[in-house]
Amino acid sequence: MSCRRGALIVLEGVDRAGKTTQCQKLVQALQQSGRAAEIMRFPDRTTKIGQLISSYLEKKSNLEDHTVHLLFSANRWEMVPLMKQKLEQGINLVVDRYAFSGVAFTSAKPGFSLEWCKNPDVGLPKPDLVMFLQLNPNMAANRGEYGIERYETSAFQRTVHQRFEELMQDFSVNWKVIDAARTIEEVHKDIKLLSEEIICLVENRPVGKLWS
Ligand code: ADP
Ligand code: 2DT
Repeated sequence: MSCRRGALIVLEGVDRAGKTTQCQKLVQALQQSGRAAEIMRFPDRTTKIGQLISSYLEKKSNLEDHTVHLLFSANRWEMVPLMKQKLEQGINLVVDRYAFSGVAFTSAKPGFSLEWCKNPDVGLPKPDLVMFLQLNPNMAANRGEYGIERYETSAFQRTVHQRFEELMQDFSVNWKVIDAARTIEEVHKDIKLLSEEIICLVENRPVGKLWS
């Protein structure tokens, strides 16, 4: 059995930056080059906790702000055993949003510090690479109207973007900023290259712990 582990690769960015499109293309490209790769996304709306979150996002229910933050975090923690198992099996995980979205969205609400928001996610499997798809709000607006879910307003998204910028000052995380204003193929080329490099680099290293 190979002892090489898979890499944990996260894509973050504001709404419509192209995260989902790029996660799918990356997984396909890695598989085509003979590597094991799977997509994951947070929130994972399929679990019991995920269903509570989904109902909140769809505005079918209201939850107190601290409570929903902890549910988003719990939704990551409940997937940790599976994530670790897959990484140990050599499967590369490509993840659409992670704890960074958790912190950026809650801390965009009044009265929430970055520090408080980070705490429940301290110790999660640390991504080997976090690619932030950078897109200015005007370009994002050209990619279609906001949906009707909670948080989908331009004012809130601007604050979220500021919080991401603050999170990116933390050099303990391997951030790479990707110019997402280019064509899907151009963006993909950069993402694929960075991912292939990190997969080779970390294959014999243990998975780290986030923010600890
Ligand atoms: P996100 O997951 O970040 O919200 P999506 O991948 O769902 O973004 O993309 C949002 C919309 O923008 C989709 O209609 C998608 O086809 C389109 N899109 C994604 N990437 C690009 C790009 N580089 N250029 C133009 N349109 C794009
Ligand atoms: P999508 O399913 O369309 O990505 O929207 N969010 C996400 C949080 O507030 N906290 C989190 O921890 C995560 C992962 C971002 C999901 C929405 O939920 C927000 C947009």
